Amino acid sequence: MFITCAPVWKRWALNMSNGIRCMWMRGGTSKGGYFLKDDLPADETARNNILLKIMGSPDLRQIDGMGGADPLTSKVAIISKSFRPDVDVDYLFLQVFVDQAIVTDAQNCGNILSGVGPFAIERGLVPVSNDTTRVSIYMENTGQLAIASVPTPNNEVSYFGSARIDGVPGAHAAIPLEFRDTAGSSCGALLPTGNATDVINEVKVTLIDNGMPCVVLKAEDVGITGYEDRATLDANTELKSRIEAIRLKVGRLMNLGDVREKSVPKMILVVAPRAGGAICARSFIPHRAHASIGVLAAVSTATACLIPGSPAFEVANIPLGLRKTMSVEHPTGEMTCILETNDRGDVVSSALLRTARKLMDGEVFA
Ligand code: NQM
Repeated sequence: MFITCAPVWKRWALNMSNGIRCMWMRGGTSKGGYFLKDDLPADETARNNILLKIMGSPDLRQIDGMGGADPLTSKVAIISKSFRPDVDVDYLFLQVFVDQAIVTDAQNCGNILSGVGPFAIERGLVPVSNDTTRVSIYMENTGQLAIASVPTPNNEVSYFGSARIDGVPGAHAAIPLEFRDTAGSSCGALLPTGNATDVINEVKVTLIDNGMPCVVLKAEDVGITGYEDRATLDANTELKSRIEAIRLKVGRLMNLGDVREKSVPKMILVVAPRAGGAICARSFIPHRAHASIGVLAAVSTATACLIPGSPAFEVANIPLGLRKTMSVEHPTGEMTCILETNDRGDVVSSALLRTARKLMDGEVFA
């Protein structure tokens, strides 16, 4: 049992042992620290300073912290019991920048979300019910709801199973995630400019937010094939400057303000699929290429495929029917999104399969 005699902020202020209770988990294709809200200072500046120290930021190698020198492994989830009707827990996602002293709540993260249900059950915030426990999660970053179905045989969370997700070796317990009403999560509308396409720096783009603000453009319009691997994309400094110039211009158009110090919007470069999927994508989050693709970024990209005239629509293979199983090909495989659409063609809900794994439970030192 964890015993503490003073709250963390007091121990911190008094320079006492500043170990903080925390679980380290892989959530989907990301990794990070999961904290109970009460175990961190309520004051945002104090909390962020502690999280920067825990991760070892700012430092390209994060050598003095837990971060893995990659935005995908420098992430934090803060979880508390929810007092909202029909909601089990509240989840705040924080991106800790690797090489800058920035902690931002400007984006959500569907991969880290995969670990929130298991963490909430393990910490006793949600009781186990049957072999699968459904956890309803209010995503504080965007004010929306997700439902995670967590395997709980024998009255406890099980991380063992046969589900495989591309970008993660081995097989683990399946954690299906469902999202509703994610349109306009951060930008106020699915298409924040009201247009299916806009032209920015002579490149046709779709500015879209179905859970994650994204700029979708054709890979060939910025001089790449769209089939490159992560290392090749990350080495392409000319490409990076070109898409960053577009990103900085669209921030205000997407109602995100000045995005110089924000991790949104994400840049999604698309091309025709070549492995039987619906679309092929290379994403930048926003300054490094993603090793696979973000969960809500994949939902937003798949949604862009359904918008006539968009760069994604032009190259996508779109399944028939109201329920569309859309595989988004990425540098290390694919991510399948199931989109439910209505008669008008609007996406009303989405679902994906993820896995998560508990890696460490104990105290982390700031
Ligand atoms: O889009 C990385 C990730 C993400 C975000 C990023 C994510 C999502 O893969 O929902 O999961 O875009 O910074 O963890």
